[in-house]
Amino acid sequence: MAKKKNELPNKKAEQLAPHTEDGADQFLTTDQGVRINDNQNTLKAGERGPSLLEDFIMREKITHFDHERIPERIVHARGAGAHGYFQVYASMAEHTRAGFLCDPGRRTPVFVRFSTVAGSRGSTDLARDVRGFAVKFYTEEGNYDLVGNNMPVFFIQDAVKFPDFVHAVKPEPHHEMPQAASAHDTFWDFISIMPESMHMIMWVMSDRAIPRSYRMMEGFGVHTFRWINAAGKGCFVKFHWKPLLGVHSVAWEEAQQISGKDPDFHRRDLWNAIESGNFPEFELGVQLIPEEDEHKYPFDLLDPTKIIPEEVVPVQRIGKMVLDRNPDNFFAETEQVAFHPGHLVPGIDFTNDPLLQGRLFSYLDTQLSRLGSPNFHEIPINRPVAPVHNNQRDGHMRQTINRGGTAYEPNTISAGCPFQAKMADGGFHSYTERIDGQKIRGRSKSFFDHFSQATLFYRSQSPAEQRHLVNALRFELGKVTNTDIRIRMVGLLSQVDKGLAAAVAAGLGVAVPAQPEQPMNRSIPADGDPAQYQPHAVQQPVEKSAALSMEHTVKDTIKTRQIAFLVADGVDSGAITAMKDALLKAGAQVQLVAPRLGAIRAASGSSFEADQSLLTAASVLFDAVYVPGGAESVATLQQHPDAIRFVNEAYRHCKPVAVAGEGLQLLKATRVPPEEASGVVISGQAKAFIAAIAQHRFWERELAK
Ligand code: HDE
Repeated sequence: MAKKKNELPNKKAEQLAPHTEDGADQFLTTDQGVRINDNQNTLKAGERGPSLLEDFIMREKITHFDHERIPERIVHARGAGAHGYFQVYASMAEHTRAGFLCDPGRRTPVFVRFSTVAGSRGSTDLARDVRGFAVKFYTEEGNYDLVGNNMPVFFIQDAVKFPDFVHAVKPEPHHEMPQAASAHDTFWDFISIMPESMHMIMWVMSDRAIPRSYRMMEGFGVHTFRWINAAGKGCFVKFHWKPLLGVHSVAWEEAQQISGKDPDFHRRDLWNAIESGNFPEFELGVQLIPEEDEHKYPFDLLDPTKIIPEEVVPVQRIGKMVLDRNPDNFFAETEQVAFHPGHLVPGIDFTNDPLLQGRLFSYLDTQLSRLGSPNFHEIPINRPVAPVHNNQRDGHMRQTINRGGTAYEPNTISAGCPFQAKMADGGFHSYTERIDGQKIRGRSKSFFDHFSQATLFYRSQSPAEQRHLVNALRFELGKVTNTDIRIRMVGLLSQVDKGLAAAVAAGLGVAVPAQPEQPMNRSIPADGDPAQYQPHAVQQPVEKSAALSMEHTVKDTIKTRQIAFLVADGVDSGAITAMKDALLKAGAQVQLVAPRLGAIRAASGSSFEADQSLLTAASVLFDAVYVPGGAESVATLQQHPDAIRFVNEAYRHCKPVAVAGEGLQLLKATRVPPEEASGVVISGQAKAFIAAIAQHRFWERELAK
C-alpha cells in the first residue's frame, strides 16, 4: 500500500528537517567534511607494514565507533517511537488554560515512545511486563510530557522504594538472569512482603501484560494530576488513552513463541502500520474530579495503587492523537528522546502523590547520566517548538550560540531581558495549594487498603481472563525456587479472592495458609509498630467494573489484522481472490504462505507470488488463518507437517480459522473440528470470517483441550 503522507503543517517536523542528513548522491566525507578517497585501507608504512598514527581518517572513524553507545535506560530500555499529532475535540478552557487543550483548531505535534520496562534494549517485545506509553506534546507554550503506562496503577506507593523494586525485578545480581522476566525469586520475594503491590500484580498477571500491539493497548497517566483554568480554579484529573482499534492481547504461549520467531513483533507492527498508512489512533480521555470531592471516595486520590472506576467518574473523550510518521533514525529520535513528568505547561500541575513527587526528581537526573549533559534539551528531538530564552549556559555539547553580554537576571545592562512572563503572558504559575503539616516520614492511613481494588479487578474479569490470570501466577510462581515465597504469595492472594488463591495454590501443589489474615508487610520503618501498618480492605463503590475487562472492548473492526492464507500449487484462485478482496476491503492485511517461496501456480493457470514460506512464517505472527480450496493444493498441505502445525497452533491459540472448498480436507488432518463452530468458518464465507476476526479470540476453546 502506498504510504499516505500527512500534508498538513507540523512545526516539529519542520524544526527537525534541517537536522536530518541524507547521503544519497553525496561523497563520503570525514566529520570535518573532507572527502574520503579510500575507505578500505588504513594508511601503512609499506603494503605489509604497520599502520600509521597519523591516519586521522581511520582514527576519527574508530574513535567515533568506540563511543557509539550510551547507557540504556535503567528501566524502559526497550522501546519504539513514532511522530504524530494531537487535536482536542472541543475547548477544555472551563477546566484548564493549557493552550493545546483549549483550541480545537490547533494540531499539536507529538512524539510517542512505547516500551517494556524490565528488559534490556535488545530484549523481546513480548515479555510479560508493563508497557510504557510516553507522549511528548510540542505545544506552543512549551513541551508537555505525559509519561504513562498501559496499566493505571503502580507496584509501590512511595518513590523511595523504586530502586528496590527495580533491583528485585531486574535480572538477579549474581548471575544476571533472567532477562526481561519477572518470573524469578527476587521479584516475588519483594512482592510477597509488599501487599501494596497486589492491585498492580492483578494487572501484570492479566493479559494486559502481553498486548497484541502497541496500537491496541490503553494508556494511563496513573497519578492524579491537576488542571487549572484561567481563573486559577483547579480540579483533579486522571488521564487515559483509548485505542480506536480496541484493547487486545495475545495468548501467553503465543507470546513466548513470538519471542523466538520475531522478538521485534511490536516494534515491527508499529512501523509497518505507519508505513502502510494505517496510522495508529488514540483518544485522550479524562476523569475530572472537582476539588470539593477530594475526600469523597473510599480511596485516596493521591494513592497510585488505586483507580477511580469509570462507573464512578466517567471518562470523557476529549481529543485524538494520530501517529503518522516513523522516525528517520532510531538513535537520534527514539533513543535520545528524554521524557520527564516535570515537563509541564501552564494549566496542568502535579498533586502530592508521593510516587509522582519522586519521579519529578528522577527523570531529569537520569537524563544527565544517560545523555551526558544538561544540554540534552538541545538534541533535536527534545527541542520545544516554543522559543527558549534563559541564562542557562555552557556545559558539554552546548549548541546554542547565545548572543549578548549578560547571562543573569535581573539585569539592567540587557534592559532586563529575557524577562519574566506574567500569568497573562503565559507565565507558568504553580497551583497555590495550601500545605500545612509536620515534617514526617510516613504515609497516610488512607493508603492502607491494599486489597479491595485488586479484588475489584479480579472479579471484573471474564472467566477466560480469570483463567489466564491464574495460569500466569502459576507460571510465575512456578519459576520461583523458594517455597516460602510461593506460600507467602498464596497467602496474599487469599486476601484478594479465595478462589484465586485456591486455584493458584492447586497449580503449585501447596496449601493456602490457614492464617494469612495479617499478611506479611515488611514495608514498615525500623521503629514502626507493625499493628499500625496492617493493610485493611475498604468497601469499594462498585462490585465490578466493565471497563477493567478486555472482553468489553471494541470488537467491530478487523483493520490491520494479519491474515495468513495457506496455499500450494493447484490452489483455487477464485477462493483466494474473493476472500482477499473482502478482507482488504475491511482493512485487514493478507499474506500468502506456501511450502516454498516464488510463484504459486493456481488450478486456473494463473499464478500468485508467495509472501512467506512455511519455514519463515508462523501462525503466532498472524491473527487468523484461511485455507482456500483446490484439491492439489490441499493435498500438498495435508502432507506438510508445518502446514498442519500452522493450523493446529492457530486453533490452539483460539484464533479464527476459515476454509473453503477442499480446504475442509486439511482440517480433517488437524485438531480443528471440521464443522461450523465458534471461530471456525467452513463455509468459506468472507462475512462470517470477518465477524470472527473482529471477535479477536475464542477463549472458550481452551476448556475443550
Ligand atoms: Fe518511570 N522512569 N519511574 N514510571 N517511566 C523512567 O526515565 C521512575 C513510573 C515511565 O520512553 C526513567 O528517561 C521512578 C510510573 C515511562 O523514555 C527513570 C518511579 C510510570 C518511562 C524513571 C517511576 C512510569 C519511564 C528511566 C517511581 C507510569 C519511559 C529512563 C517513583 C506513570 C520513558 C528515563 C521513555 C522511565 C523513574 C515510576 C512511566 C529512571 C523513580 C508510575 C513510560 O527516570
